[in-house]
Amino acid sequence: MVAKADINVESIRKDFPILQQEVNGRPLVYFDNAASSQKPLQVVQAIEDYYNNFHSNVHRGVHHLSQKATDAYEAARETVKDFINARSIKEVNFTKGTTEGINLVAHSFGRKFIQEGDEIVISTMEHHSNIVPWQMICEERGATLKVIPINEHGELLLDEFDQLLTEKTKLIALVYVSNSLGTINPVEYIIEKAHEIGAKVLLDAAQAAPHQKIDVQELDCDFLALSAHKMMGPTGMGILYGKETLLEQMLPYQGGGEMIKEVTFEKTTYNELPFKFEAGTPNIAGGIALKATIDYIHSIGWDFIEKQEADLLQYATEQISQISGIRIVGTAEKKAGVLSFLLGDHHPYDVGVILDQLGIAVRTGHHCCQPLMNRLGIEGTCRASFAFYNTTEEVDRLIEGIQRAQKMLG
Ligand code: 7TS
Repeated sequence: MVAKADINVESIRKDFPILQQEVNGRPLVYFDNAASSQKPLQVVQAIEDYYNNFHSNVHRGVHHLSQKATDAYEAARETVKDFINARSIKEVNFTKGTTEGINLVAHSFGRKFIQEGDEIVISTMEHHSNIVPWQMICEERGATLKVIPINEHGELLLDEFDQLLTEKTKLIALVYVSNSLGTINPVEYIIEKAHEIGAKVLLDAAQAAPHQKIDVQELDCDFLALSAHKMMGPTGMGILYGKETLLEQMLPYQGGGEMIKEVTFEKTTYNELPFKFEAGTPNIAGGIALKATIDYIHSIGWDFIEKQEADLLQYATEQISQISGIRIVGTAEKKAGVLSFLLGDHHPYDVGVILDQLGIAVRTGHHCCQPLMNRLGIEGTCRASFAFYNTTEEVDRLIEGIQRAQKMLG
């Protein structure tokens, strides 16, 4: 492993063989990191090592392989606990991703704590996975969904947020970093205000976790959901953090093996946290790979990650602003490495296809934020999203690509 002082993009890119390929005859430029980021060798090797050498089901076996798999899987939970600074492993629930974490809270918290007439608050810039589960539970419980509005830059209107809070507000579910706009929301303010009136806060940290250190105790959020695959880790693996006192009171999300203490046909008692929320055989390889992911992030260091991504965003924003007819969508003061844009009146899809022909991967469309696009009066955007393995030379390729698209589309 490279010593921290020697960390640079060239050395990091050697850990990502997938980046060293050509697409349509050009070196790949991968700017679709907000959808899913690439995996370093260390993570892939952890999966291979597990399946080749000690695969077995966890928590159930007395035999050697099962114990080894269980130890590795539970070591991952310890690593995650430290990574987000949870108080105990009881607060670390493994899920298949952010979507499942939010659904778990909607279902289990919602059924326990949301009554008819209660209110749940979300924001205009939520991903569908932080809208639909709340609509479903509101419908079921007879509760109301309220939405924090935004300004033209893609920032929350905090005065209006203050007005939305009432004694009926039970939960605020908010995206920490917007996947479409890049906005970093003032979650500390939201959490403080929510707690003043006794409401709980869930943070959707899908886009925050890859880019910055998360400290759940410092944030004092009540729940936080994230996906491993957006932070260089495996797909099908995520974390739901919840405060122990709340998780203890909540009902299980799914029933089955693993989540029980004792079952009779008359009555079932539930397992302790965190197993209460983990029915069935889990994603063992995913857990083990997540530990390797976090170890990898620490080997690079947050200082490098944050600086590299901030530099890329700044450079890309400066360069793209010089192209005539470009509209940047999402110009918040505090932004993460997401650059959404429109090129004149051209459909984002057409621009995306031309960029792909030039070997540049961006995402086009509504990015699972249709209500946000409606608010902005657009159908969608082209979105370049950066990771710490990206380079300014790749940004130059994007800029050239957009200029080429402009010529081709007229
Ligand atoms: N929340 C946010 C803010 C997201 O960006 C995404 C995925 C999710 C939740 C859902 O995560 P999952 O891992 O459970 O699917 N966002 C995107 C995106 O921007 N493009 O593709 C997926």
